[in-house]
Amino acid sequence: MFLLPNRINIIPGAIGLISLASLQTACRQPVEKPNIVIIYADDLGYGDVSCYGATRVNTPNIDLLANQGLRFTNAHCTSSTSTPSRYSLLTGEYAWRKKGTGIAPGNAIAIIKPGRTTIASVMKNGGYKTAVVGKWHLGLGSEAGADWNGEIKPGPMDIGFDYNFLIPATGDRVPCVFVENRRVVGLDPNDPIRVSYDEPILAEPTGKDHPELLKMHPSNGHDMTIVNGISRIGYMSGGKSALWTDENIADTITGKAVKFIEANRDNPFFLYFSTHDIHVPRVPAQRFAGKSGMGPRGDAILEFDWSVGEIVKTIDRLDLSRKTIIIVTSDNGPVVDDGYMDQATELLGDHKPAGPLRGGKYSAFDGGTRVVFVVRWNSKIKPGTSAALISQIDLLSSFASLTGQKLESDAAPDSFDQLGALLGKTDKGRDWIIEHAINGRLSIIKGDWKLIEPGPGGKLNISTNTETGNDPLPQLYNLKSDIGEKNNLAEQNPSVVNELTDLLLKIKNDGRTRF
Ligand code: NG6
Ligand code: CA
Repeated sequence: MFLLPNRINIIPGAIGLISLASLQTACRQPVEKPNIVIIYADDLGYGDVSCYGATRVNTPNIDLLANQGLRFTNAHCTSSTSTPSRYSLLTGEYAWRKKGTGIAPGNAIAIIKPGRTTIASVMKNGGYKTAVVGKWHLGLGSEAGADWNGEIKPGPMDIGFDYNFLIPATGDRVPCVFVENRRVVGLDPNDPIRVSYDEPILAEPTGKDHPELLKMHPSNGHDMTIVNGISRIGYMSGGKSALWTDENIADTITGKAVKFIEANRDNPFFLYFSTHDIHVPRVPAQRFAGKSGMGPRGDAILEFDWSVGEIVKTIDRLDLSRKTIIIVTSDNGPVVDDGYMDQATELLGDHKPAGPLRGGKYSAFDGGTRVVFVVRWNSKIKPGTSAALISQIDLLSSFASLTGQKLESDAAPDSFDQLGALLGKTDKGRDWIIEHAINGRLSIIKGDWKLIEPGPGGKLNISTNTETGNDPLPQLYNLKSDIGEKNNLAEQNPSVVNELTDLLLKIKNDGRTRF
């Protein structure tokens, strides 16, 4: 029975109360539970895909998604490196508020502690099946370190993920094995794994001492244990039957993601699919090798685009496109030489990995944190482009709102409900956002202005050839007229500098921004 509001008053007593309750139920918006898939690239630049302007590399699958959905031009990750960006994406808290959230070594212990509210725990509470497949890079195990030969605990399953299939840290960090739920996949108990980030283990050859064993040589660091002819960061021994083959990583993890979608086609699911592409070492499958003409970095972009295509095709094949939100974005901006001699620099030509932006991975300039961001939800999101200022840190609150959940006051302290902007209902977005560079430097964007806080440090990261954004003086850019952050207008606009400096200080001191 559905009662019109003006009829309530004339129903007396208890019947009226019951009817009021049923009226409230009837009027409440039915909560939608679309599946949510976040496809999280690694180090993919704002200019690395064709729908954001790349011409030398073609990304038809991402482009198609952008045609069918919304392409954001002013979307941001929180940090210009992986661990802090992922920490913020999952917890809704700025990583710079929390010690121990810098780039994690492969033996880091679990950074997000069990019981913490995460985007996964929120979705799980909302009745979703949740999974993370791919790069983790947020530490595993307790104080004693992860037990690579036993149960690896705590991990994603203790912060809301029902299922996980992981690259524990990064492709260039040991251990080079997959972890499924709490165990290393394919481990022979007679060949236990040992991991060290302090000293070489036994007689395992290192890239430093045995460059003749390498198929890809380091240009910086990456000269420790050799796995598959590539020396990595960190030392490991054992686990030979469990070692991944770099050429198969994308096929393996994409296959696991597809399987998770297929298995959950009849119930709401949340999938955080975090690729190894296009991080170093760039060793895509044979079928992509040499295909971009830009060397392994370009080939890895093609492989990433292939992975996106596989996920989207699975969703469409299962007739889930009207029931599924798909997001494609990246953990930080691009880098060309990130420590291996893979011809990325030599074959770059006129390709601009960061597009019109300045800087890249590690940097305080927008190239570090303004990222590709495409959202598709067929029948719900009107295709187009959005200039709304959005941040990945808001996905947690936005999806809580989407699924009708109220967050505890101490959860996700910096995550705002930006569902309207995400779904293209408004192009207003946030009033301001914070960007975080590797050296801890913060920037704040508000309206057209961006302030990079002053501080020490060189202007160029020599090993990666990235402009850092460091300057002893405050930098103020008008991003609307100067997207490439070339003209520092701080001196001419002291009141804007002061206003943004004060706001940044308040955001730091308050310890949170969602009240
Ligand atoms: C750096 C590595 C780089 C990459 C980065 C983390 C060296 C010389 N450089 O320290 O190769 O692994 O850490 O990248 O070791 S991220 O995208 O996971 O943050
Ligand atoms: Ca990264």
